[in-house]
Amino acid sequence: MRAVGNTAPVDLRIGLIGAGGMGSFHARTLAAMPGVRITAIADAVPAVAEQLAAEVGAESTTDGAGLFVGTDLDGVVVASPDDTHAGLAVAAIAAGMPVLCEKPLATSVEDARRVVDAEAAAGRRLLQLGFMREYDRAHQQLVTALAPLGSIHHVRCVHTNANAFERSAEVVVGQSIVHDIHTIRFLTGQEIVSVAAGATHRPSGAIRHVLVLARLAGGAHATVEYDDAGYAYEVLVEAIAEEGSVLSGAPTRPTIRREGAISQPVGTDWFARFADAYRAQDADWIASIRAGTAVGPTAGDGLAAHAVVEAILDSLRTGGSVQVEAP
Ligand code: ISE
Repeated sequence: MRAVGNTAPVDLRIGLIGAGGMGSFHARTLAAMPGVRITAIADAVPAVAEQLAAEVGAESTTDGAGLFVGTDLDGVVVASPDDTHAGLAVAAIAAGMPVLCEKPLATSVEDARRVVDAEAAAGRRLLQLGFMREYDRAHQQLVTALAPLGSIHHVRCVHTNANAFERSAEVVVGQSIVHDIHTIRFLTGQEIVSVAAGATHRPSGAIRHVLVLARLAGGAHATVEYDDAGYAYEVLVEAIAEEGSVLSGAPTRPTIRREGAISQPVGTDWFARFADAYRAQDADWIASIRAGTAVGPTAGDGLAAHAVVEAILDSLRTGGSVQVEAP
C-alpha cells in the first residue's frame, strides 16, 4: 500500500537497503513525500524485506548490492548493519547513484577512506552521511546563538543513552559517541587532534560510562560524557565561547505536580527525540537529488569521525593520550 496522501506524479524512484527500525522509518518518511516512490527494498532477511515492501508498494529482494546494477533508481538509502555501509556506499558511488548512508560511514578508517576515494574517483559528491544532529532544531539554535560570541573555548557533550543492554566499547564509541564527535567538529569547524579517554564498567565488566577529553586543532577543548544509563535518553551540548556560553535546549516537556512532588519526563527513546531531525534530513536529501547537488554531512566527515573513534578506542585500551591520525 502506498503511503496515504502521496498522489503527486512520481519523479524520483528510491531504493532502500536494510529494512529494520531505521530503514522502515526512512521508507515511510520518503514514501509520504510528494513525487517520491520507494520502488525497491532489500534486506538480508526475506520476510523483513517483503513486509516493508508490501507496506510501501515496492519490490523486495535480499540482494542489496543488486540495487545498483541495471535499475532505474534515482537514489538509495543505506540503513543496513554498520559493517556493510562502506561497501554499499562505494557501490552506489561507482554506479553514479546519490546515496543517503546511515552513520557510521564505516567500521574502520581503511573502509571509510575507500568511500572518500570512490567519490574522488567519481569526481563529484554523491553521498550524504546520516549525522542527522545537524538537522536538529536544538543544535541549529546552538550554532546560531554561538555565532556572535567569538571563539569557542570548550564544547561539552553530555549523551545519556537508554540502552539497558551491554555493548562493546567499539559499538559504544563507533555508534553512539561518533555523533558527539561530529557535533564537536561541526560546531567548531575544527579537527580533533588528540584524545584521552577513560571508562567505568558495570558489575559484569561491560562498559557503562565513557569520559573523553579532546583537544582541537585551534586550541579549544571538548569533552564527551557518555553514559549507557538505561533509565533515560538525553543529549545536551554546552559551548563556552569568548563572550558568553550557550547550553542547547531540549524538547519542551510538561512539568508535573503530583503527590507532593514536581517531575518532568525526560524520555527514553533516542528515535523519538530526533524524529524531526531525521525527517528534515530526508527532505533535504530528496531536494538535493532534484537539485543535482549533494548536501549535508560528507564522506570526509565520516572518515574524520572514524579516525577519532579509533583514537578513543586506543586511549581506552592504553589509558594514555592518543594523537588522532589525520585522515
Ligand atoms: C543510536 O544508534 C543513535 O543513533 C542515537 O542518535 C544515539 O544517541 C544513540 O546513542 C545510538 O545508540
